[in-house]
Amino acid sequence: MASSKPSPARTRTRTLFRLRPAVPYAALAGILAAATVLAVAELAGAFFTARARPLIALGSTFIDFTPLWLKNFAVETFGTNDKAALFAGMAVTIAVLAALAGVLARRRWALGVAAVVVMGTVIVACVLTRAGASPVDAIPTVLGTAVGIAVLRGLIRRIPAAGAETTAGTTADAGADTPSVPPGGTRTTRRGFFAAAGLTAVIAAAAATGGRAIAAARSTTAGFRAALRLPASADPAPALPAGLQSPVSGVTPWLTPNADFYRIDTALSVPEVDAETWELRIHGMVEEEVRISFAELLDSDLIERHLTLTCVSNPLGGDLAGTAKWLGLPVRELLARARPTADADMVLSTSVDGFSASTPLEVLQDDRDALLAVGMNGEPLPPVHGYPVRMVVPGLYGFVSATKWIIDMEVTRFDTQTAYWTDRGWAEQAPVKTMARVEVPASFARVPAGPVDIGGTAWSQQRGITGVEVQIDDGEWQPAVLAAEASVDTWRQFSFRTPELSSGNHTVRARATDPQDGVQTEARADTVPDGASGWQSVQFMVE
Ligand SMILES: Nc1nc2c(c(=O)[nH]1)N[C@H]1C(S)=C(S)[C@@H](COP(=O)(O)O)O[C@H]1N2
Ligand SMILES: [Mo]
Repeated sequence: MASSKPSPARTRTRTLFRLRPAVPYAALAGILAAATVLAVAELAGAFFTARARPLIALGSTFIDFTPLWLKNFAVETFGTNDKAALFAGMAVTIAVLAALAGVLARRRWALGVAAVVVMGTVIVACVLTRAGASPVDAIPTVLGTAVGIAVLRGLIRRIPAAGAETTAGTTADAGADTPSVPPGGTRTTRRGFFAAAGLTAVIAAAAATGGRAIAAARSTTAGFRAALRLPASADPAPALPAGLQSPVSGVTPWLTPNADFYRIDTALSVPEVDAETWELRIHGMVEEEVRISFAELLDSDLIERHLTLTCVSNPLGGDLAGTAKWLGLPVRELLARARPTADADMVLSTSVDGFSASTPLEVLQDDRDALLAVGMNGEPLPPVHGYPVRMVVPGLYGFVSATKWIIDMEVTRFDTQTAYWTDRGWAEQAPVKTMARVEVPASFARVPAGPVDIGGTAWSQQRGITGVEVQIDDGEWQPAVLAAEASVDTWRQFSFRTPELSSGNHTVRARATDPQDGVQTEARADTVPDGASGWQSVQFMVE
């Protein structure tokens, strides 16, 4: 009879109605299961090394496979917040995939298990391919995956039966939407589900937070660093002349405090290096392999120099540059002990986390004071800046020279070995380009009527800055007043007072001169592959 048979349209509506409410529950179950995998692995990982921790391993692997344009975009858009942006992106991606896995699991349990296992396997693969990983580093993730599957099962079973909330007594009428995991003895109500979900969330959050706290507490390197007293240098940095700071207020401090020094690296968790067991090996194309411990390094004739370090990813006007007083052993002294063979032309320096840089051998042997640094502005290197030992090389961008957490130097050739960023499209040879940066007024600043004070910083490591010119709108280029110079390896500040400017919008450009190549090139270049160039221009408004 027609009256006893629901119309197709009604069936469809009922099915949808029953299907829909379960989907968000299943998605939430999936997300909580993924959170559990990560949290449990994070907690267990606290008893292993940082690379055993899933988020770190996932993120590091992601960074290593980041295409050039994306890494560029990230550094240029988020600057030194690029890591926070990476974690946010990862969190969203994982949540979406986990929600899908939850929905899958509810429809067909085996598929859900498979999805969680795939996630666990991907993480294990990331963990095991990190530099220095060993098979035991997989244990936290395997544990996390097991607990994650149990949580997924528990939550899916608690999803209120389809339609139960609206049409009482229809649970017997299962049809196509039967959950793949039978409800078991559990009474499935909304409250029951949310109680279980809430409990899972709280426990996962506690596990993750606890894991981080335990990892921090287990760290012994922090205590050693805090107690460390660096030796005084027999060859201290030349006294700084007066007048290094541009008189224009708002220009960056000439000496960058450690806490404000830009940080750029591929390390998601700061590598923990034990200075007491640290050893640097110099090998490869050498007459004699050399090894040096931290104690021996501190016992050597350390020298102290002010140097400006610059990142190749610094865009025009960017702030990925800083000046510090570095204490360290000239790399040439170690190389002299190792005696490179005549056909070697490069040193591949490698950090404990697998990053590497290729530096021309001659640059490390000449008198420019390339350092194996242990001190920065009178303190042991801060952990983020490479504690216990890093390289700093005057005149070269950081990615080809400034290896932090260094443990290995291989004397080799450019035509046989490549480094981390050169494998990813960046240049092999990367001397710092001459650059002037306008800092005051800031972009789009409103300044009071009257003459306007322009101030900034210019650098041309190894060549020095002999002039900076400024141009207001399309006027003549005029020389700025240079602040004092400490050395050719440090940046130099400038100032310029404009004549009275009409109210409205104006543009200021700046360009620096170095004694070797003259005026810095006007040709704009992107940061890839060997550093940005061009004249920076800044717009501001006179009231
Ligand atoms: N181990 C390691 N060292 C590294 C890097 C890195 O990613 N890992 N980045 C290099 C780059 S690109 C720069 S610009 C400098 C930055 O040093 P800082 O973070 O102390 O300013 O470190 C260099 N040394
Ligand atoms: Mo860099």
